Amino acid sequence: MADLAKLKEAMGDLEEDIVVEIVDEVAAAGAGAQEAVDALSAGMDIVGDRFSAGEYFVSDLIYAGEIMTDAIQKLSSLLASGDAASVSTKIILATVKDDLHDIGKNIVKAFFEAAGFEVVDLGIDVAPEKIVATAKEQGIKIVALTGVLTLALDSMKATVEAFEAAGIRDDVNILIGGNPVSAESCAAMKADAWAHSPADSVKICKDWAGK
Ligand code: B12
Repeated sequence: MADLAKLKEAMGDLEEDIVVEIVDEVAAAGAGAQEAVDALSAGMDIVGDRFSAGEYFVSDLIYAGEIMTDAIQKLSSLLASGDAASVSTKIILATVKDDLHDIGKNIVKAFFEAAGFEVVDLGIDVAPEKIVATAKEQGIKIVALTGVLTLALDSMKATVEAFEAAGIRDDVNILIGGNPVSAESCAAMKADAWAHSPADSVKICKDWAGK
């Protein structure tokens, strides 16, 4: 059994060698990927707290992002596996405008793909117009938005409004996720659902896809 407390601490301390060692252990065991991601995320919270306290700098956030991205890549095939009933429904996934954080997005993507969805990943800092245009062009009915910055909520709201302005709001289901979202923000921006857990988001989207 991998030492998850040590994994969390190593992520927080930016000890890349130790993170790699423990993640390799989990990948080789073929189990415990979700617990490892939770430990890494808790380590990222330590990084965030140290950044807020002025102990870490932007360069440390970048390094933390690189360590976590590599770790997620190693674990992604193990995440949410065993639930791969083919859904054959497309989902747009995007980090909203002005937000560059994509680690959470990539985890959610791994969950959606493991559940059999086809993910149209528009990347980071995605303008509302691009999301609307993609939904129109490809006839996509499910849109999952992610963001980590508080200001991402404004961009999510702008995206919902862009669907209204395009006259296709009722044709799509919009899911919002990431740390700043809540029941209140979901209701305020009139999104259709919100979630923090990628596993919950799969359930919601399967429901929307009629599966
Ligand atoms: C790594 C990091 C970065 C990296 C990101 C690299 C990358 N490739 O993503 C870089 C260096 C780019 C960065 C930049 C900045 N960052 Co930053 N960053 C972080 C840090 C340390 C970790 C974020 C992360 O990846 N967490 C791990 C992932 C797995 O968690 P997650 O994204 O929340 O995703 C999980 C859930 O939320 C959920 N989820 C996510 N999306 C979705 C979507 C759906 C649909 C669902 C259902 C679920 C879901 O599932 C995931 C798995 O559980 C956080 C601190 C923290 N505790 O979050 C700060 C943090 C987010 N950053 C912060 C700041 C201030 C910045 C900068 C402004 C710094 C600066 N001065 O330049 C810039 C902003 C750039 C921009 N415009 O976006 C603040 C945000 C404050 C705020 N409330 O707005 C934080 C909180 C740090 C802090 N405590 O001050 N950052």
